[in-house]
Amino acid sequence: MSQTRYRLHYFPESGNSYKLALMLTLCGQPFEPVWTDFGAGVTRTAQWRAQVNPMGEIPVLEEDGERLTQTAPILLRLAERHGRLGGTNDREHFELLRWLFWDNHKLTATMATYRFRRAFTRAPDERVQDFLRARLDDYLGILANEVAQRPFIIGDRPTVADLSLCAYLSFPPDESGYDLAATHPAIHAWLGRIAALPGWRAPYDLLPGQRLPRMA
Ligand SMILES: N[C@@H](CCC(=O)N[C@@H](CS)C(=O)NCC(=O)O)C(=O)O
Repeated sequence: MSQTRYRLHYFPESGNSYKLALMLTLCGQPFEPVWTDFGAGVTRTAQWRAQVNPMGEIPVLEEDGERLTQTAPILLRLAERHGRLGGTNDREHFELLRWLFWDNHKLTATMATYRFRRAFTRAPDERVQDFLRARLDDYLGILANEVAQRPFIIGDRPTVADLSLCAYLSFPPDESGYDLAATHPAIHAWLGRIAALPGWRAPYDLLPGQRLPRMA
């Protein structure tokens, strides 16, 4: 079977892009990085939406020219195709979906917004930030409680659910303002177990190119 040709439309600060870049890397699959000028609003243009993603979101993964969006189903598809980091029975498949939904709806959605506003926008409204941070404190407490009980989120083995959940927590702490080593040692230890996986690389190593200007 010939090697699948992957192209990843991304920007470096995108934790959602990191989910796919890390998965491809851990699966030993090279990909062509397609840097996208998110800061200039490219993903909001009618042209980009018509040509790349009608949902207006990064990342987009091209698989032999077929454009795929939404990291959760893409991660599950990659796990299936490459036989890595997936579920092995009905219970595990259910657990993967459960955590992927929770991550997309709660942890990633809130952390991405909070961090982006904090680090990459000028003078974010403090009341909005306080609201988001209170939500995040709750979600991080929930995650910490789970990963304190077992090595990875659904059991003894790492899965795509770990990759999804860890993405936004893997960027430098000064961007989010969360020093997890101090505040959530169980999450810090779990991130360490993920970082110890053979082939693991940090977000900005996998997602090169021009960065957004820091505002804080
Ligand atoms: N659920 C989506 C989330 C994708 C997403 O929110 N991407 C961000 C960048 S990391 C984005 O493009 N946001 C644009 C917007 O919300 O307008 C996924 O998993 O792919």
